[in-house]
Amino acid sequence: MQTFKIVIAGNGGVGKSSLLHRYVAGQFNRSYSVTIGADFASREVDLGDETIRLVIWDLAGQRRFHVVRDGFYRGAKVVILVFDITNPESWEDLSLWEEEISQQVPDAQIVVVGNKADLNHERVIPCNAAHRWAKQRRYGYVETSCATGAGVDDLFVGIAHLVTSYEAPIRRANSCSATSSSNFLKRGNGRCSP
Ligand SMILES: Nc1nc2c(ncn2[C@@H]2O[C@H](COP(=O)(O)OP(=O)(O)O)[C@@H](O)[C@H]2O)c(=O)[nH]1
Ligand SMILES: [Mg+2]
Repeated sequence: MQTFKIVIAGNGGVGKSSLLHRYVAGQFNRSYSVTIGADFASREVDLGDETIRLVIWDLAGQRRFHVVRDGFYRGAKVVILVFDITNPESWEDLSLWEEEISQQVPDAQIVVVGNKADLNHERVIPCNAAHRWAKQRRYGYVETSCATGAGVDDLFVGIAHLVTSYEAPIRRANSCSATSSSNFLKRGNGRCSP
């Protein structure tokens, strides 16, 4: 079975561990425990004509830029760059993460994720602004909620299609309109309502 390494990056508290846990175990935990070092888990994805395995790594964001995270990014095909739609700092720091990713794994595709979409009443980053930012860089953009699960499976299925695609990588994001297609990331259709 083909195996692909996926890395989840972003500031502490944005929901990286929750995203991993929600996808792999189908659960959500409201209590906050800081990830020490790095954690990983894997899940098979059935794409119809083939089944692949995603091995998903979750980084301790708090250590950002302070340690050489040797080996963490190595071999990653996709980096999921997460921010919290209610947290402006996590949004502002995306460019720093982008810099680190482009140094460590320049060939990886980046998918930007606006998490905590269930907290829409506390939103400070408009979906369109996030989408525009991603589009300019040819990254996919989706919004997720680890609390409700909205958008989470679609994100990883989209990534599975992205890594198995024989087409040239397209990292273009188009609009904020929702799409039900499983390869929405490949086509570059971002999503604003999970
Ligand atoms: N309301 C809401 N809370 C979330 C969501 N995702 C994560 N959280 C909470 O945010 C906090 C930080 O999550 P965590 O996964 O540990 O973040 P990490 O530091 O990026 O790994 C925890 O209290 C989570 O329960 C979400 O989608 N919605
Ligand atoms: Mg964590």
